[in-house]
Amino acid sequence: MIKKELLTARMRGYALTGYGREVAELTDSEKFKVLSKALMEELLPKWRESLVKFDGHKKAYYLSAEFLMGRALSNNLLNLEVQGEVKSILKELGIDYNALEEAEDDAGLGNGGLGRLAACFLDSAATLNYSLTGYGIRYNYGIFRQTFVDGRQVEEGDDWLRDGDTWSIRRADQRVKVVFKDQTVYAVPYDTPIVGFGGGTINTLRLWQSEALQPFDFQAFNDQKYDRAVKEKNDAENISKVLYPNDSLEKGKILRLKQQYFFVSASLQDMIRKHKENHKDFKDFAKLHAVQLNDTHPAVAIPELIRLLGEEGVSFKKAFALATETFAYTNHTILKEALEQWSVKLYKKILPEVYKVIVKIDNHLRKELVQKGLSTEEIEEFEIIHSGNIRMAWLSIYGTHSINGVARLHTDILKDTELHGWYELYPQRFNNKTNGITQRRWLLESNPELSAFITKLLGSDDWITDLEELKKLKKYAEDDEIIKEFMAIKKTKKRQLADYLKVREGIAVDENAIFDIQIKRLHEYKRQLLNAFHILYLYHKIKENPQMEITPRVFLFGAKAAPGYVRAKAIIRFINAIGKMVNEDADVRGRLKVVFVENYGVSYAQRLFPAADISEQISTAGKEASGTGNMKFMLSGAPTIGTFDGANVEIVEEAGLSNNYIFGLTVEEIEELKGHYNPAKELKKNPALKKVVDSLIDGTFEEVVSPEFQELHDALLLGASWHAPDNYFIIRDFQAYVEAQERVAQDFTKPLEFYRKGFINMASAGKFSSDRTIEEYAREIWKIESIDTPRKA
Ligand code: DL6
Repeated sequence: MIKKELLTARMRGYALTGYGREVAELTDSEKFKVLSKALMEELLPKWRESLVKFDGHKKAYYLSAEFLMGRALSNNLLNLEVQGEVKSILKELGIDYNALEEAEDDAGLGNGGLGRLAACFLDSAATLNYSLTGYGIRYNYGIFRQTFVDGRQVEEGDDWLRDGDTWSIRRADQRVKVVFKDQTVYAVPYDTPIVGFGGGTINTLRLWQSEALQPFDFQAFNDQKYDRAVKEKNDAENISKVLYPNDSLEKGKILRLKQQYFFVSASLQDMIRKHKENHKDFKDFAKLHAVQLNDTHPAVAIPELIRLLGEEGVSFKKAFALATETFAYTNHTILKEALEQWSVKLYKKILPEVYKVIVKIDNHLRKELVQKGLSTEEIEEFEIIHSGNIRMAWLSIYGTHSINGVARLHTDILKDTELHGWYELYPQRFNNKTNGITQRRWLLESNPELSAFITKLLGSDDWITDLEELKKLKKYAEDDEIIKEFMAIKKTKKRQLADYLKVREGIAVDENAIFDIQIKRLHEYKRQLLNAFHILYLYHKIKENPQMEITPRVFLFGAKAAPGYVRAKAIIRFINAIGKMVNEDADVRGRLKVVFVENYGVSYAQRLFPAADISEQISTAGKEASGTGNMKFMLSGAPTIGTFDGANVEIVEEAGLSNNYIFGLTVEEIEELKGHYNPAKELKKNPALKKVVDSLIDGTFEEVVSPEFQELHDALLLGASWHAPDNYFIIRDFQAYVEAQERVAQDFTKPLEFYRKGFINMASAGKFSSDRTIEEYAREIWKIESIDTPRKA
């Protein structure tokens, strides 16, 4: 219950003290700020109460270099269950809530799935009344802002903190020092409340900002050495300046390593300080702390905890045992090239004391393996320090008690192939935790129309905290009237998206067409190129036969490419070039449209998922660890066109093969094909595809072929020094993909049947709530209890 008078008085107070004006005189962005500050004031007492209730109990901590939070206003209002009230208070004040919502910047402190998963986990843990603290970095610049210039991706800094961040509180009183060989900085915590649904538990996301011990050298300034006067400040602030700085050169690598150590050391010091307030020693440390390492970025936590405990007088042996009991590691990738390694040279240069501990851990491992009867050659496979590098995944496996993959197929691949040796050594450590998404953001907030419909059908809104409730909807799947209502909602969401695209992208799309959406990071293995080839294939068909019947389609893409990833950027340019050609061609008008949305991020995603008719999950089998976008589409009632990869396997298991469009090689088939796959030969057999692939270099898009299109082409047919031709099997899977797409187009002509599939997908999405995932982490890995707060009447 929000008191109108109190809220308006608080907003007025912030307007006057912050801007020197009345609320009515503020811009939308300023109004958003005063509203969020007023809400923070409202939240504070509950937040404090919630922290106290976990005193003395075991708590979990999520160490992550990324938290892709998106906007907080609507999420907080919904979770506090006061959105309706606040909206009507604002209305009485003549304020448009939607404009305020739009005025909030996304907190984009992550690159993609891994960071967004962390955000979903925080939401679920708070909702389920588990104490889970997120620890990370308060980057001044989050994921870059993307624009397209002549179809090319251009990156700009995301200065999200330029006007401050109203959702966090600076806790300078709890700052700690982080020591590198060449530099010592303060890590200053900024705390953001994580409101669980119902407001019973409010957890904390603590992000560290790097600051200088001495921000200004007066003597140097007086000597007119102005750069030197602020050098320490700049060097310190650089550490938390940018999410994932470019690390192609050594300087960048050093900064990245410093980032990792910076937030990990600060977080562990924070835990140790709090522990010491109530305990005279560390024997119970692991009984009270469960720390999840979100991939290997925070893996330095293992030696760092041992080092810090050493400073407290704990022996290496005891500290190592405490570390393995405290830490658990989540692996998020099967791609070998993504398994992190750090050069020994760099570690010695920046973190010599930590390096010494890693050497001890490595020796400890060797001794253990000798005892297990392994030979010197066999031990080599497991060495943490190997060929001048530190293998962070190896450190994370040996230094923790739990290693999990993020979908069943992924975990099986880890156990059977990539980490097979480790699995044989420590089988009990390996487990699966299939990812999930929070239905509060991805349904309740993003799709109020569908949410209301579900609540009406179920006669209750229990699904908000128990997504398995959705399966009760399956009984309506054969009820055409219900499916028609579902279709009408989809149409509304498509119309809303179409209106938005018109304003934001300047492109008009037909809401009666199939909305075919692929939104995710741009990576070769995700095969946006396969999708692009299919569009071009359809385009050629229409050009050859302008009268042909075709189900109209809007192909939507959203993706950012890593700034240094040349091929990914070439694919973006290729898709934009196809889009330009298709959209400007009168022959295909009303039939094909291509929209690559600029600056795809969490808030954009919240508009795209609900409007999807079909979800593109077309990665090369065995490459996508899980995917979570696939789950967001499913929950929004869109069938998947995809391969048996990542969590698609489990999605299809839940919703049924006949309600999805599965195609392409399986993991096993790819294994068999490796070594004797000849894409050039296959291409000869498929002239339509050849025409598509040739377009990269035959002048279709550019008079003089650019090196990046030539390179894309050659990667498919000739390979490169580091990979075989078409190593993601695009040419091989093309025909099967076209046929699956034909089935989609065919089915779409019978809307009731098509949307019935979507409805069944939505009703089958219960398993993919991050509430289920967090329950599994809490019970099986962290061993923490849920502590409820009785709801006040
Ligand atoms: O687990 C979250 C997410 C998965 O859904 C994706 O399949 C996977 O690609 C992604 N992994 C990464 C790898 N980063 N690192 N290291 O982002 O994780």
